[in-house]
Amino acid sequence: MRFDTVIRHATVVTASDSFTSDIGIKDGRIVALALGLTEADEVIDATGLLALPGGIDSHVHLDQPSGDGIVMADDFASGTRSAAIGGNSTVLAFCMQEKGQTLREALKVYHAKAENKCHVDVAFHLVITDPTPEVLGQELPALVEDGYTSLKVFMTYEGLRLRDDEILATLDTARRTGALVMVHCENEDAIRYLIGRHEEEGKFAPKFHASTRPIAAEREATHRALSLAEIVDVPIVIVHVSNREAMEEIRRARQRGQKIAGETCPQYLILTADDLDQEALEGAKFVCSPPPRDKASQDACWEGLEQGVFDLFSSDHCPFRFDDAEGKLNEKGKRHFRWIPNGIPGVGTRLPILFSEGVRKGRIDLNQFVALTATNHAKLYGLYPRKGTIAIGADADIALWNPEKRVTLSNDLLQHGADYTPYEGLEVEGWPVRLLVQGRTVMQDGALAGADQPQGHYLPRGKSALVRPAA
Ligand code: DUC
Ligand code: ZN
Ligand code: ZN
Repeated sequence: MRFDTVIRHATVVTASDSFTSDIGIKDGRIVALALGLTEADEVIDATGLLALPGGIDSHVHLDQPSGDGIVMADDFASGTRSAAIGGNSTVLAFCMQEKGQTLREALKVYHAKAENKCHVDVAFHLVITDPTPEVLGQELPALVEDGYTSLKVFMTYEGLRLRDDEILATLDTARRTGALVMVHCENEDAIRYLIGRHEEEGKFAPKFHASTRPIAAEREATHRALSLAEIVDVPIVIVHVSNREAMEEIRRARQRGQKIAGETCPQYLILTADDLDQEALEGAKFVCSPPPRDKASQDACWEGLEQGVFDLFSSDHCPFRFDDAEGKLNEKGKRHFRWIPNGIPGVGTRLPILFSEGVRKGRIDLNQFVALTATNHAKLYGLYPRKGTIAIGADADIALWNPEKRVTLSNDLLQHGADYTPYEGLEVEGWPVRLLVQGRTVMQDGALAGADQPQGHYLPRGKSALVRPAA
C-alpha cells in the first residue's frame, strides 16, 4: 500500500504500551503500524523522537463573555494556535449558556466563533446556567443525541451557580440521557461571606482572592456534589481539584462505589498562594479559581496523579491579558481582587510541564502521561477510539516529542493572546517538535504550518465510557 505519510523509526507510546514502529497514514487515519514502511508521498524520520497521541485538553475556555468590559485573551484562532504549539490535537471548549438563552442559541454563537478558525480539532461542553424545564426536559436530551454529551455546572459565581435542587434536576437529566456532568466545586455562600469580611477589614489586594476561597469551601462543595450525584446515582467529573481534602473526597466516593472522574491542572502542581502576594498587582496574573494553595497541596495533587485518583490532567486555560484595561488590571480589578477576572493561560504549557515535572523527574511513566493527557480525555468525553491513542483506524493525531529538548518557558513561545504566562522562566525538559492532526502537519519546530488556513474540525461525540447504558 502507498501511504500519504509514513513516520519512520518512532518510539510509539500509548496509555498501555511503548514499542518501536513505523506509522502509515492514509486519508487522515492511521492504517499501518509495522517496521519497514517506506512507500509514501511524505516520509518523516522520527529517529530519537517519541510518537505520542496528540494531547487532548478537555478543559479550555475560549472567546467566552467574562463580565462587563472584560475580554478573554484568546479566541478560537489564537487559543487553538497555542494548543498546537504545545502538542495538542484536540481541545474541548465551553459553550456558555447565557441566562434566558436556549442551548441551541448558545451553540449557534459558539459554532460561529469557532468556524474556520481552529488549528486543531474541537468539541464543546455545554455550561448550564439556566436549567429551565424546557432546557432539561427537551433541549438537553436532543443535544446529547446530537453529540453534545457533556456539560458543566457551577456551584460558585453569582449568575452562574446553580442551587442544589437545580443541580439535582440537571444530574437527573444527565442520568436519563447519558450525559456526563462536570462540576465546579466551591461554596459560593462561604466565599461571599469571606469577601464581605475582607471588605470590612480593608483587604483588597490580589492575594486576598486566595484567602476568600479556602480549601474548606472547595472540600465542602466537592463533598456536596458527590453526595448529590450519589442521590441521583449518576457519574460526575470533579474538575480542577487543588488540594488533598477535595482529592480525598473523590477517593472516598469511589470507595463507596460511585463512578467519579477527577481532574487536576498544572497550576496546582507549580503555583502556590504566595504567587498572588506580590508587588505592583503582579499577583493578579495568578488569580484563578480554585486558587493555587501550598506545597502540601501540590504534593497531594502529584499523589492523586501518581495513584490514579485523577484521570484527567487539563489546563483550565482561561486567559486574560494582564496589563490591560479589559483584562486583569481593569479599573475595578486594580482596586479590589473580586473584580480581577478569574483564570490563567495554560493550553500551551500543560503538556511540557507534566512531561518535564512528571515523566522526566520520575513521578509518572510515559504511559501514565499519555493516559492523563490524551487517552482518558477521549474515553471520558466520548471520543475514543477515534482520538486519544495510536492504533489502526484512529485519527492520525500524533505529537512527535524530543524527550531531551530543554526549553525555558517564556510568553513569546506560546503564541496565545495573553501578554504573560504564569510559568515564565520555568525550565522544562521534553518538547513537542511536530504535531499532526488527522494526518496533516499543523505545527513544526514551534511554528504553525499552514497558519493561513486553519483546518481543525468540529467533533460530535459519543457517550462517556463512565456512563452506564441507560437501564
Ligand atoms: N472555573 C473554570 O473552570 N475556569 C476558569 C474560572 C473558573 O472558575
Ligand atoms: Zn470551573
Ligand atoms: Zn475552567
